[in-house]
Amino acid sequence: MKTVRLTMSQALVRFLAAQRVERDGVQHRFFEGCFGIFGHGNVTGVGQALAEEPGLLTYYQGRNEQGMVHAAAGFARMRNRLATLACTSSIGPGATNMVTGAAAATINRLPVLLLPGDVFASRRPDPVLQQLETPGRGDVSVNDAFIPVSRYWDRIQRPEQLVPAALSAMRMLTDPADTGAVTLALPQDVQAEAFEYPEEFFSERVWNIARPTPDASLLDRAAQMIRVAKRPLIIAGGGVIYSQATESLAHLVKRSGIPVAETQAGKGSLRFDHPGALGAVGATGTLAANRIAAQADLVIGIGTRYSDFTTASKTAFQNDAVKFINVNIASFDAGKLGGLPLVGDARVAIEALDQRLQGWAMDGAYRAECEQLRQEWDREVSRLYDLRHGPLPAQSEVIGAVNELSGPRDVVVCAAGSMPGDLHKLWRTRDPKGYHVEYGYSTMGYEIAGGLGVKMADPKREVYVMVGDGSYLMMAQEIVTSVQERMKLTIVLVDNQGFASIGGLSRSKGTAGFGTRYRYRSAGSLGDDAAHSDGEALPVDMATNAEGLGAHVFRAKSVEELRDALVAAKKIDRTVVIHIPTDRYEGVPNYDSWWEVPVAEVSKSPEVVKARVEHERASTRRRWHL
Ligand SMILES: Cc1ncc(C[n+]2csc(CCOP(=O)(O)OP(=O)(O)O)c2C)c(N)n1
Ligand SMILES: [Mg+2]
Repeated sequence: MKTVRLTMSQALVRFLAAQRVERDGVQHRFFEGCFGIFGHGNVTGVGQALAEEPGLLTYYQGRNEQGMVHAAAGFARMRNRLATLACTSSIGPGATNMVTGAAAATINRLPVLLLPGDVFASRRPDPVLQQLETPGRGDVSVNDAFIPVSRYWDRIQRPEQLVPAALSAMRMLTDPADTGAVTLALPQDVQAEAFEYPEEFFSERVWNIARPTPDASLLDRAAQMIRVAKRPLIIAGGGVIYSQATESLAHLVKRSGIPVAETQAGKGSLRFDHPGALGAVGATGTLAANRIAAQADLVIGIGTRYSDFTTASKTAFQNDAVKFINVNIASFDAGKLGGLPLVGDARVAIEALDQRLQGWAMDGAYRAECEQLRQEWDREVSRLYDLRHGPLPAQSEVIGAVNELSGPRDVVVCAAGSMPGDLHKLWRTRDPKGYHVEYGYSTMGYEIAGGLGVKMADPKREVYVMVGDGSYLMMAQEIVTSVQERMKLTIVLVDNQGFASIGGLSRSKGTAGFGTRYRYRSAGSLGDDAAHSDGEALPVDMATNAEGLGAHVFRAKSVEELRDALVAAKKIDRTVVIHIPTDRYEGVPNYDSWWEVPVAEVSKSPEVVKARVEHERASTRRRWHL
């Protein structure tokens, strides 16, 4: 057996560079690079290996380890999970900064490989700088915090242990049902230790991403259930997009007349103007989708994990006879809501159902009803795009301007605040990859970092990052990375002076927006969010901050100025930030939807008591779906 003497880190970098993925006969690299912030715990191990063979794995310098992981996840999502980036960190805080990113990646089922440095395996110099000591356990470090947020976790205590660990890591990363964050914790001494690795470990290895077919008899049963349904509804989730099943879906819908509603991750499954496209469903759903969902007698979930936003906390489906068919690559999700599980690839399943449904189609009345609702909804979107609210514009007008001035293949990116719900309802999608809202974890701070990953994954598209002031203040630093890498982003910074989303939620539950507005503390009005609260505004200038980070900045005061800035931004090749103030109290309404948030059962406040009564009344609509 031929061997080659390398350090564990050198072996790891070589291995990562040799991993390839194939689906539908198309083959390419799996790791397109490695983000890293160096410190003790990776500078002389993984850092040395990356520096020695720079041609193997492109190195990208991050600003915050959390941002690196978000960028890797954004990249992986844009590439339909067929490629990703690795992330290396130092020990201690560098490592734990990645935990939030890991959770976001795992919840969204996006492959990212995390390589946190770890304390010495030898333990001789303990405790080293940044080492957490646990008196009753010798084998615990802060990297154990990655265990619950990783799909695969290992600590490489000896250099040869890399061989099985790296193969297990790849198996998990390339499994569409189980993918997510994979963490290989790398004790810093082991990173630098040499071993005679078998040469074969470094040969190109192709990981085939299969398209498994669901069980044939269950497909027959599903087709039978669809044939007898009077009001079927498809709910398209992220799985439709990852499986590149959007054309197959459009074909099935056009032919059969079954309408489609979309989850956050599934938005873009159909163009917004496709007949039968009812748009967003659930807590942030459209009137069209939510009305049809309420009466549906059969829900066909495809690639969805049925989050509470999708099911409106299990109040979306009110038909007593409603049944579910769940197409999902993960059996865990296929079994939800007591549905008939079709475990397999979304595209294969859709095509198999389409074939079994040949000669069958929905009756014209249901199609016409859905189409009328779709058109009604489209008029509502136009109304909100053109609200002309003043003196400060409404957020819906900002969404309208960005939608109308972006190209059909451009990508909108968002994650937290009031914007994701508004985008879910209002964004007119024109391309399956044109809508990128991280709503599995809804991580404040994902927006700019994730947008950077999207741009790196497909530099030919313009990337529009919609970020609230709160998310911006949490993590804007990757603007610097976007400038450094010449990865232009157009960032629309929506400034409504605080957490408008949570302020609205708090007010609706009787707690007056407590702690959600940027105001100086003043007697009797700590964090009060009443429209005329007397607190003085803070001297914070986020536009100037963005300029300081290297962005080209526009300060828009109105929707017209925003439109001018969006046009001007197209000619600028550096990251642009357009700052626009909006009215924090002018929100997009809810359309026949609910979201379960608990309200205090006892309180001195009459508003809270009232909200509790309303909560209990609304809770009676919850269903079990067993
Ligand atoms: C890291 C993180 N912390 C807290 C939250 C809870 N949260 C959701 S939205 C929000 C406020 C977001 O403020 P901003 O970005 O200004 O958007 P807006 O609500 O004003 O639209 C908060 C605190 C979160 N989603 N993520
Ligand atoms: Mg805000």
